[in-house]
Amino acid sequence: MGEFISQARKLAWSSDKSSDPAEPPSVKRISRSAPLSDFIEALEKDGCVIIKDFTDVATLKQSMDEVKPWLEKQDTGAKVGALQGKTRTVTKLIGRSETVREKFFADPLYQDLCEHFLGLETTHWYGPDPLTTKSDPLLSISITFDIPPGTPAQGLHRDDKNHHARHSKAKSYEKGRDLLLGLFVPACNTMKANGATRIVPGSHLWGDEMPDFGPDGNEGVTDAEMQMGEAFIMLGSLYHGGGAYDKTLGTGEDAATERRTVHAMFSCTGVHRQEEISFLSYPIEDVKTYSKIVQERLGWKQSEPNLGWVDLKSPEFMLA
Ligand SMILES: O=C(O)CCC(=O)C(=O)O
Ligand SMILES: [Fe+2]
Repeated sequence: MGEFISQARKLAWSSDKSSDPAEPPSVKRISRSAPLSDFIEALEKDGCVIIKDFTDVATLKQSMDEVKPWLEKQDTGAKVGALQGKTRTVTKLIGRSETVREKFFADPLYQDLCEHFLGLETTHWYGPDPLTTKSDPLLSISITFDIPPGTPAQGLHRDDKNHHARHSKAKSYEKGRDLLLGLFVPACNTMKANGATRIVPGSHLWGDEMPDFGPDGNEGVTDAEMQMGEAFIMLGSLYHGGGAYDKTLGTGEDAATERRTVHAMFSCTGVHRQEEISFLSYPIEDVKTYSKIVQERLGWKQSEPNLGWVDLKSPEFMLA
């Protein structure tokens, strides 16, 4: 059924650098000039990593200029999922901020990591012939969180709950274990005091039993503190949650508008349902103006062999 398109593809591989198993999991800060394998190794071992020089202050400011009008339209915060009513959001973020779309989401390092962790390549049999087909990752959701002082901590959770993911306890990482890879780009310095994301390095290898964070709930929990320009990447199975932003720090230029603002993007595999329905969120006339990688990640390219078609064809032809 349908023409089979065979495509050469970079060979999928697992990191073979075995890190010291005695070293406890932590979140590593790595410069983007490091080899891709360093990021893969960190994600496999810790479930997360910080890119030290992901972007710069000027680009972050540009992104904020683009999202601010959308934030200002919202007077009350969203109350869905892990959001508790105070956090303002900018949904459909890929369409509303060109900077987020082309500079952050399309970032080659993030996309290479998505391809590594979420790209699928599977060999099946068609009669006596082995056929290998490929499915690229998709954008699952893009959203800005704008979190004011007075916001309590979220419960620690795994974002792949949305896909009903199940996990078996493992000693080491096996490729294909995860179906989501998240990218958090904070537009301000994030620290414990303004509710930096609480993360549990190593928890991506845990099973589905009730997690034990010790008597005070902090065992194994670290604050993903970041300076502007840094970005945090995590697997969908990592336990995490927004921290408590108890009170205004009063350190900003204008304490009255002080916020923790974070652009968040999640990619999923090409065979999972996207959190945000891309074809209803981003009009085709807009998509035509996006870069090719973004078009593909929004679903305007089929997943081989036979998913995501229009008239039995890969939908790129509709963007021509
Ligand atoms: O606020 C954060 O840093 C994380 C938000 C989050 O994990 C969520 O809303 O699912
Ligand atoms: Fe989350």
